[in-house]
Amino acid sequence: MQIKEVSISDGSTLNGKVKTCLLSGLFLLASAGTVRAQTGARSVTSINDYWQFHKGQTVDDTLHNKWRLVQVPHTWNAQDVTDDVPGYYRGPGWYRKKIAVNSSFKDKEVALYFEGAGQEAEVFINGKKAGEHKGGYTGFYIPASAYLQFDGKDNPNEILVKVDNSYNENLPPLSADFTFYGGLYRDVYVVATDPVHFSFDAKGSQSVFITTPEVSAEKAVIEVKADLFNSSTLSRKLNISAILRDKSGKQITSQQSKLTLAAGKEGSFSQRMPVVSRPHLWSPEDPFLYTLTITVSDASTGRKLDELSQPVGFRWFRFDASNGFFLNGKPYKLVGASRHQDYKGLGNAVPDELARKDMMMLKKMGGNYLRVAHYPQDPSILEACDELGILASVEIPLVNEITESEEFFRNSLNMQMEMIRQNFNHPSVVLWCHMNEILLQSRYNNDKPRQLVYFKSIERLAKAMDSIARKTDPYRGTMIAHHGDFNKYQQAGLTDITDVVGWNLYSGWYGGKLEDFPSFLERHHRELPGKVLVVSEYGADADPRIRSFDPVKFDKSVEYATRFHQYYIHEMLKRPYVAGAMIWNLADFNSEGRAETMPHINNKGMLMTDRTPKDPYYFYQAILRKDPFIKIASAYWQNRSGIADSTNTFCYQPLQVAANLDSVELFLNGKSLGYAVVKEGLTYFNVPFVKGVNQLQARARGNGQWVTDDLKVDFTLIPYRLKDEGQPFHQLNILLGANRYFIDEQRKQLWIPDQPYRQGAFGAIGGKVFKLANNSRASYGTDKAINGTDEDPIYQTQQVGIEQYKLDVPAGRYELTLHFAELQGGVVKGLVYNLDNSARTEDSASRVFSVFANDIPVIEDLDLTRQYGVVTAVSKKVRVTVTDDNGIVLSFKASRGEAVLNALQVVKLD
Ligand code: GCB
Ligand code: CA
Repeated sequence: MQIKEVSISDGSTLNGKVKTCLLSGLFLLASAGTVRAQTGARSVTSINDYWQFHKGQTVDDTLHNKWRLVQVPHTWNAQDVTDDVPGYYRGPGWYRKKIAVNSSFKDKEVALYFEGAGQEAEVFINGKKAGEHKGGYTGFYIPASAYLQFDGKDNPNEILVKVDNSYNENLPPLSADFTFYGGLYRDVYVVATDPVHFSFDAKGSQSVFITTPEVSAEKAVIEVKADLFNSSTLSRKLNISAILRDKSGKQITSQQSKLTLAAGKEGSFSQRMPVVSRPHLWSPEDPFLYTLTITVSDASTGRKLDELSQPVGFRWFRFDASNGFFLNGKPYKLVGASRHQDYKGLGNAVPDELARKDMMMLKKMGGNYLRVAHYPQDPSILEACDELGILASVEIPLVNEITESEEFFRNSLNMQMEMIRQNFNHPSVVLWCHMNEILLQSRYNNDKPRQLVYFKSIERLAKAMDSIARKTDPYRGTMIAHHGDFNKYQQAGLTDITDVVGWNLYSGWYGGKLEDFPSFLERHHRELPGKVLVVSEYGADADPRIRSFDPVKFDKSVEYATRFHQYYIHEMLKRPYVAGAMIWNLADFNSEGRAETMPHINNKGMLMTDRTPKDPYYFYQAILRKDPFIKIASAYWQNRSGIADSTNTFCYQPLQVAANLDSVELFLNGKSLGYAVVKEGLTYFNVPFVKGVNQLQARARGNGQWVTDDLKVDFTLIPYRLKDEGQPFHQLNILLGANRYFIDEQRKQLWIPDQPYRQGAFGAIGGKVFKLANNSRASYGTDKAINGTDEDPIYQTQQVGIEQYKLDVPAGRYELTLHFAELQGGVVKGLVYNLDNSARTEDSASRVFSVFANDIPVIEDLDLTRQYGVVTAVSKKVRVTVTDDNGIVLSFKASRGEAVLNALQVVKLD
């Protein structure tokens, strides 16, 4: 152990005064979790704490400096990507900290290791530039010895890091459906070694590369290569030993070799280790890992100089264009998801614990695959894949478009090399991927000859990346993920390059219908019969707050998304030539420029941004898990509401149960509602919900045991006739022009869809459901974000040309809130993920109208566009006293255009 040698301490400079916070080396090592690896003569210790941070162009405008204390991981965009102001800060941010380094470090080689900085970084030590890095998603070393002072706490060193997430046309990503956060958003370490050590790789790897050139059930051979550096002034004779141990620490095989390294020189060695017979194989069911420890020692003294341990998993695999994927000779359908690295409230500055939990959630879902998209992620992700038995691919953020410059090409290829070298030893990784939907933002649409040149540049870059991947790692496959424009990618030559062709398919979501999906799969199989096919993305948004019993494309209801996934996965399971199904996405993620029902969030996740599961997650558990499984799918929807049937005692509503068993029995408040047969992972019950508590239990028998799931639903029963005795009327929350329910989390209430007026009850008279012109996606309402509210769905639908709204309520005092937003008009922004990406201005509706409540004018001459602007939330609260039998009649009178109403809330006050 190195305890006595480590004495890095933290301090900080505030307003020019040095405020030092000293931590003993012992404390640093003892604080669990901060020490990454502590083997042999190498010490690796995090320096995540006590950084000062300042956002702005320059570091030295002392007058205005507002440094504040932060902990790494940190991003400066955690907040500004969720507000109503378009865009987020993209510019420089500065981090600084003091570290005291003891004289004992003088004889060591010291480097800083950054797991990632978004997107470019420059590192200064004691005022001198020590290094820089381009690209926000890979790790890098900054050799530090030459810049450090070793006087301990008397003379601490200042580390200053400039991080910058400005747009840089020469650095991918240029555009994409995710947020390009800035900051020191992953762990930072100090690494100290002997002068003879595994190189601080310019590509950020550990400089040890393990392959298994031979592996079968009978025997396996490990080859290990490594790069070493001798920074001392003497030539050194070295012994190198590699020892493979199993989980219990038992030595399985070992190999020794010798190497002489001249002073100041780098050298490599390569060893083939003796055969391991009958290796314990690595697989999703049994992710058995061995550990390979490579030790470098001085040949004359025997002193240990450096040592690294790496996981080894013995497995072999192949992709087959007709029969899919095989691992260790057995067929596997790869089913899993992609993951973005952000988390609710944290931006992308997510601690390792939460990253690991994501992988556990994927495993628990029954997934065996992770597409690390669209960029390399924290090292803890692939470590978790190795340990949990999740196969994986990784890619660099070449998304949507490229810049045809030498620098862009150089940066891309460098990033790819960093990705491969840094992630080389993970047995979970089977594919290196190069690009995502690179023809989506095709440039030069109005200049076809120029466009051809652009496409050629993309092809050239793709080929260069592919050959680098193959050369650097002959034991893995390659993939590019394309969007669903078959001809375009084929003509651009992009379907020819990689082993595996990935398609990101969304028919039945952004456009087209569900049935276009299997036709696309068949087309690939017909026209590219020799090319392995994976569906590298498919998904539909599920806003957890939106529910529908009549789900339609783009209504954002959880029910539509569940249906979408049920359809897609079964089409893929049926076809052995589909090697993989990669759900887009494991969790909802931030994409600052997105609008729709939950602005800035892409809701295609199986989990919410705080990782609460949504219905489709349970559906996949039913499809993928082998153990008996049952779950009431709409577990999140525990406060329901609906209109009673004419007997006034219940309201029938469907309930979805996910299970992998033949049939399910459902109990409501202890009484059986009968059995229902499970089809493709799901079954339905029409449940007669009663007012108040509805205790539900779903149960089934599987493998000779009972499995059950319970859910308590609190139901607000709206009387069939609002004046019915015994069912006193309290409140109504109605969405007009909608066929969906909305869970209003702020006000803890539920909004229900409107109905045409029914005598004795309520409803709109006149007008029609608003539908956005020139929009084939949404069947009703708008998909634009609404300004001034977080409850966009209340305002996104509307009854246009409404004449009256009638409520046959009993006598009493009422508070009515009328909600409006002008949905027609304004600029329609081109969105990067949308195939039609041109911005256009929509014709504004022109309307002026008044509203009368029981003939009393309550809103006069409302002109939404002129008074408030388009897509802006407007709410008007009015009081009405009903003294007779005639209830409430709201009358809408337009003096120009047509009157509208988006939502209505009615509360009885006494
Ligand atoms: C895609 C993109 C992905 C988007 C996704 C979507 O095809 O590859 O980055 O997030 O579609 O949800 O639109
Ligand atoms: Ca980390």
